[in-house]
Amino acid sequence: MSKRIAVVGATGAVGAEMISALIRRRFPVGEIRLLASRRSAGRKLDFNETRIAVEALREDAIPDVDIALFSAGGAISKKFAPLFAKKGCVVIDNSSAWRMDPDVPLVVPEVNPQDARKHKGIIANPNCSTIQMVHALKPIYDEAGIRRIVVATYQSVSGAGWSAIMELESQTRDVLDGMPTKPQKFPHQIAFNCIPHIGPFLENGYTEEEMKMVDETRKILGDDTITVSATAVRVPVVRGHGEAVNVQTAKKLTAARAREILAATPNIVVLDDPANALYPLQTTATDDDRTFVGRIREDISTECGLDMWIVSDNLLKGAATNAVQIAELLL
Ligand code: 25A
Ligand code: L14
Repeated sequence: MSKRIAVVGATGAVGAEMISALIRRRFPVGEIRLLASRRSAGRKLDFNETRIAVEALREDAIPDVDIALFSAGGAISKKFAPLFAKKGCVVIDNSSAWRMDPDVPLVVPEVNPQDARKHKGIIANPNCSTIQMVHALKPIYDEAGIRRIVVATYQSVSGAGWSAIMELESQTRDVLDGMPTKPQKFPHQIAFNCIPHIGPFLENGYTEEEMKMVDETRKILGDDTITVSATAVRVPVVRGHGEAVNVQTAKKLTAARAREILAATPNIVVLDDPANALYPLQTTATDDDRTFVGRIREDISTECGLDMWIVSDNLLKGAATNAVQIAELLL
């Protein structure tokens, strides 16, 4: 029952992890096509023991595949996902282009796998910060209901692609060498700094990245009564997003019970032993497919509140792993 697979954006930071995740998770790949922009055409990438040449993505040469994993930015997805879908392929798209389309399921396999079945050719992979948050909050939602979420993110630079990783590395060197920095990918110096600005600002004072967490959380949990307020911050870390999350539940939930239900959730790891300085770090989550939760405590300022710290690898559970898990649902 092997599938013909395409990875669109194969040379990107997420695309590379999509290829690795297919191999690591032993996805039954019959044939694989790797596509990117014309700049990368001809470059060879490894898939298991085979060297595969990257092909330029072209409207007049859409490959015949069963499943296409897209991570080449929103504009490419908007244009090409329907062309792939029209040929009978299922597109799993990592960009923001289709996420809020009512005809497109937005899926985190541990949270709403049933939605994947309703697809009409395109399934959207949520935003990285949203994925790890709803992954951890789903058992709490099921047990006690959720009224309101207040979250601050500590997001690594890799979400913005290879060039952003290079920018953090080269700026760090420049600062240590006493040289001036020239921000390109980010609005300010990211080395030795935190920037409360990810994506464009909107009319309401929030950024696009922050509003994705509001809208996508409601769509994935299927509950428009949940209110969310987010502050998204870029930190000088290469991989892994941290999130300080305050959640107001409908029913009182103790920290002990929250730890218990989180520990029983697939692909969640509870690391919560403050006496031994045990809590998740970005370095804990790097290269791991799972979502880590710690610092779980009852909010002293309100009756039904919990605070926690959630960390996951944004390129894996936040992007490539979640996309391959969706493909697994289609098998
Ligand atoms: O619009 P959005 O949704 O906001 O997304 C914007 C960008 O964010 C990233 C991703 O960047 C995306 O393009 N992104 C999106 N969602 C993400 C998520 N959830 C996310 N990141 C993390 N989490 P990216 O740089 O990772 O990937 C870009 C890929 O898209 C390909 N592409 C661009 N234009 C295209 C196109 N493909 C087809 N047609 C087009 N017109 C792009 O291919 C890349 O694969 P490329 O050919 O431009 O190659 C990328 C260049 O990258 C450099 N490079 C590759 N490997 C390395 C490297 N540099 C250093 N070290 C490496 N190991 C090469 O220079 C190559 O030219
Ligand atoms: O919407 O710049 O999936 O870190 C996630 C990473 C948008 C960009 C998304 C970043 C992207 C974001």
